Amino acid sequence: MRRIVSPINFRPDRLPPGQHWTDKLIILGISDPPELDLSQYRLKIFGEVEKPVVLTWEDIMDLEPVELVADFHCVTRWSCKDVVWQGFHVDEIKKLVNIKPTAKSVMIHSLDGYTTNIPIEYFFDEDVIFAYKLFGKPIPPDNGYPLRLIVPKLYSWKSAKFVAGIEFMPEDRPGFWEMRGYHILGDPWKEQRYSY
Ligand SMILES: Nc1nc2c(c(=O)[nH]1)N[C@H]1C(S)=C(S)[C@@H](COP(=O)(O)O)O[C@H]1N2
Ligand SMILES: [Mo]
Repeated sequence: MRRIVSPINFRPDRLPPGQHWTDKLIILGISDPPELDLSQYRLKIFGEVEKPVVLTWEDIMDLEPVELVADFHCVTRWSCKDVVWQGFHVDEIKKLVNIKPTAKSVMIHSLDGYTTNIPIEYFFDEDVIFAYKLFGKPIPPDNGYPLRLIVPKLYSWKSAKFVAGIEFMPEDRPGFWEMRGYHILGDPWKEQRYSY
């Protein structure tokens, strides 16, 4: 399996300013994990694409798997080293839909009603994957079962859990936390925590 180690793990300033290391992921979420039957699961890819697609769990299992090792930085100041995820790389999406040149940003839609926005150049990056395994096992419900996005270069509120929709947008628009005062981008090395 292809293995990617995020370039953030090799930074000389590996721990972003104002963060401290913890030895595990701390569960954070706006609600309890949603109940889910995989046979009913669907992933919708829509918005600024020529033809929207809807994937079943089987379709997702057919995509080429990839392993990602990446540090995880939460805006509430904890960071976790070398978290190991498996899933599919975002470039797989380009094989499934034709993305219009008007697409400038992505909104991730989750089963708990959560949303988060990511500019397209941060979304289509070498170390961004949709993960279905954490340390070799299906992602536990609290950590985002069945599918979550991992964007190592941004604070982890951008790494949406329970993903059910990928919307390509003509302009950047705030998601759940971005509407409530979190920074629109969220670069940990620039301490882009809040928008005020
Ligand atoms: N769907 C969804 N994704 C989410 C959240 C959420 O509330 N709902 N919280 C975010 C925040 S603030 C953090 S720090 C991480 C926490 O991931 P963990 O619970 O696996 O540690 O998930 C992010 N993704
Ligand atoms: Mo967070």
